[in-house]
Amino acid sequence: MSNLNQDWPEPIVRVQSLSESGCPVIPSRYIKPLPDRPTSSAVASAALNIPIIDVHAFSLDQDHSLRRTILNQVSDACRNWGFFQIINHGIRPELLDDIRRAWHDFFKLPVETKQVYANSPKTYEGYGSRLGVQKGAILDWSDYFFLHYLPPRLKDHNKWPAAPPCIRELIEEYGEEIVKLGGRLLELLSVNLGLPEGYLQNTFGGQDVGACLRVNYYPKCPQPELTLGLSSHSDPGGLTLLLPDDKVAGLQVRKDNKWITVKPAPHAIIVNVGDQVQVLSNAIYRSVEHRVIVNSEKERVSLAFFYNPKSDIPIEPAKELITRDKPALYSPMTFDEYRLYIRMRGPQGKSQVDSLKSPR
Ligand SMILES: O=C(O)CCC(=O)C(=O)O
Repeated sequence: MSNLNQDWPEPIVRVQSLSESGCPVIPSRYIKPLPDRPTSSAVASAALNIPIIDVHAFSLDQDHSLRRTILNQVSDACRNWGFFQIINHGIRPELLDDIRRAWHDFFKLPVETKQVYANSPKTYEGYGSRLGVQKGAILDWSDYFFLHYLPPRLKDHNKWPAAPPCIRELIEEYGEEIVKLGGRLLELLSVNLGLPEGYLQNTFGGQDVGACLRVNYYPKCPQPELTLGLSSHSDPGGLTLLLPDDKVAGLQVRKDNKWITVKPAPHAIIVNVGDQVQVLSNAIYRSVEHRVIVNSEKERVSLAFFYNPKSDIPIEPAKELITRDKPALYSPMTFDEYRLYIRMRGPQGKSQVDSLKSPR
């Protein structure tokens, strides 16, 4: 596997600049092959949605029957969907509104101001406009900002935006809340898998987990039927906790070969299982493909927090979940190794995690 000590293979073009140029036609680099276009793939009935789970009785010492209900709902959602949204999760709604607004304001800053944070494929930290380094790849209609929140040695405020005012404080507060929530969700998943409550968190490295934030900015697109804001992919990490745009839909989840457009509940956090949980659970839970569509009317912003294992621990199926009938499906691999592979290739459906299967 080659490394990422290189720069982007082609000059970076900010999608926001293309959008603001007013050109009615998108460059051919953004035109997806026919089967990948939003209008050519099967879309499920608009009434269908991912499960909504009220987790107000989250705390494990609360009422037993309520806790059992939440555990069951999370179990069904993990097994049948790999995606769900949680409400009454304990994060202040004002914090969610404020951080969303701050990031909207960040992306509204002039391109030259954001350019100071231009990223490279080495760490991806900063302001970016492509994922993957394959020369000539067809690109997605989005810009983003990527930063590390944990481990502390990777967290560097100088690499976070300095404007708008308070954005760093908001990221700090939101990060703290999201990390707590991620830990609690791992407890629920562990119990549901029949493992000790702290199992997944310990396997993720205990207090040394990784957490990073990608804020996606999808500018208005004059030909949304030809492109995607983010191509189909599963998330490489452990769990993703997504704060979607409160005004503009766009996230689609693949279910039974159809795309379902997620309708977020007010102030919900969308949770999805990543590839590392698929590996640890020996595919009892599976990460699920998702993608983002764009539109010509409104830009969209989403905040994806990735809760990941410590990056140098080999991750493999839990011994407790390996049986004669179901031997280990994956060989051990550290998240560092896995992420390198992802960072080279960009979004590629489920091909990455499927390619990890141990030869048998
Ligand atoms: O924008 C969204 O709703 C989803 C973003 C996403 O899938 C990602 O950042 O990996």
